[in-house]
This record gives sequence, structure tokens and C-alpha cells, in this order.
Amino acid sequence: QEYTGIKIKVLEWPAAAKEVLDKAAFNPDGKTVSLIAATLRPETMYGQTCCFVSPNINYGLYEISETEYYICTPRAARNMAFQKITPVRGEAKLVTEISGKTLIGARINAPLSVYPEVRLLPMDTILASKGTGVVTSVPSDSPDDFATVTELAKKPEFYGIEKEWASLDPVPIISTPTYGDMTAVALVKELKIQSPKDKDALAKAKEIAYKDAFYQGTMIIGKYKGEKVEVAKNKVKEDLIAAGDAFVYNEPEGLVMSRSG
Ligand code: ZZB
Repeated sequence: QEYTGIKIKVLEWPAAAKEVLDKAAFNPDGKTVSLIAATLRPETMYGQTCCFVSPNINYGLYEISETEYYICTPRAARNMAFQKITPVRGEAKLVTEISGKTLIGARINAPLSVYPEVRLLPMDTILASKGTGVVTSVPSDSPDDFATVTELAKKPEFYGIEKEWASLDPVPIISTPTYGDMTAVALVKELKIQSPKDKDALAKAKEIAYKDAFYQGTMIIGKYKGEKVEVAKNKVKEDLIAAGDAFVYNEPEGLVMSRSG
């Protein structure tokens, strides 16, 4: 599986995360620290309204250079070490472990988003065995993301967040003849999805959304406005890479964690 790794820069750390960094004697001043979100939909980055980590996953902070650091799962860092993403082949230099829980609420910058500043929020359904364990949120086009932000905005106290953090409006970025300009919002409604736990319906919605956007979708925002998604997808990806805001991250097929352990 080929993902695009999107660099989501940390602008301000929550108190709990600052403590972890202090303990590791890591001073983030003058350094760029990015959460690396793995996406299959680079053309949707205009519509990012937040980014998700799992409150139940332990991430790592890795040194890429003296001034650049990445946050992702240890598993993803190991894979990156064999893809010329880290400076030394086979090595990912860990600065400190950091739990997803301590990162929630961080102020972040998501490249291309119409919102210059968004928040890092919790998503319980993130799998540690896929991608980087960091998922950027595009509620207009990802049914999982729309279901999660809806749930977060319903019970902010329960999730330990501010309601406003989960309340940014979804952004229309792709138009399709069947679902209009917010495919995920339309599908969540059509399939009567009530919560992020409606696994089967969400899997179905995701499959429909992928196909609908890829084969029928037209960009209605950004540099490639008016172009087919099928064509614009790679152009947006290449632009992000050229700007230093993303890189290609491959997931080796055979290395998905086996069920038998
Ligand atoms: C932004 C985005 C915008 C995404 C969209 C999807 C959609 P797949 O198809 O199962 O391989 N994702 C990435 N890593 C994880 C993880 N560890 N756990 C749970 N979800 C994860 O899934 C790839 C997509 O699932 C990725 O692309 C990411 O969300 C999320 F408009 O990034 B995506 C119809 C989907 N639309």
C-alpha cells in the first residue's frame, strides 16, 4: 500500500506533552516537530478540520535531522528507516515515547487546509497496525472522520476536549453527480450511521466514497479546481512533496502484524 505521509506541524504543545518532552530533555524551540498522517487521499487535504491520534497508542518522537522531528508509531518509524526517510538506513533515532493521550489538544498546522490552525483530537478506532497511527481528518469526504467529529462534538467533556475543537465546518472540496459536494456527510446520513462504532456501515460508506470521488469526482477548490479527481490526485500529492510538506510512505504488504502474534 502506498500512502502519502503528510507533515502536520505542532504549533503548541499541551501541558501533559510538555512534561514528557521536559523529562526527555527535549526542547522543541527552534525545531519543527510534525505528526505524520498516512493518507490515500492527498487531494482532500484542503478540507482538513483536525487530525486524530489514538488515546490508546504509544507513539515515538524521532529525530530526522537536528531541526526536524517526526511523531508516528514505532512500527511506522521502522518502515521509514528502510525507505530513505530517516538519515541512517535501518535506524530511526527515538527521542522519547509519547502517548497519544498526552498529545490531544495540541495546536497544529495541516498543510493546504483552508483552516490555518486546527487541533489534535482523539479517535478510538485508529489501528496501530496500519499507516503511521496518525489520521488526518477530512469530514467532508471521509465517513469515519465525519462520524468521529460528530461524536466528539456531542460529548466533548467525556473525550476531554473543547467542543469548538471538533466543531469546524466540513469544507466542500469535491463534487460528484451522486452525492453532491460533501460525499461523506451525505453517506453517513443515507446509511443512518450513528456513531464511529457502526463498523460495517462505515466500511461500506468508505468503499462507496472512494469509488465515487475517484471515478466521478471533480475538484471544486484549490489549484486544480475544475479537474477530475483521478487526474488532480497525483498533482496535489507532487505539489505537497515539492513543498516539503509530504513524502511517499510505503506499507510492506507482508508485514501487517499477524493475528497469531
Ligand atoms: C485522509 C482521508 C480523506 C482519508 C478522505 C480517507 C478519505 P484504507 O482504505 O483502509 O487503507 N487511516 C490511515 N491510517 C489509519 C489507521 N491506522 N487506522 C484507521 N484509519 C486510518 O484506509 C486509508 C485511510 O484511512 C487513510 O486515508 C486515512 O484517512 C485512514 F476523504 O486520509 B484518509 C473514503 C475515504 N476518504
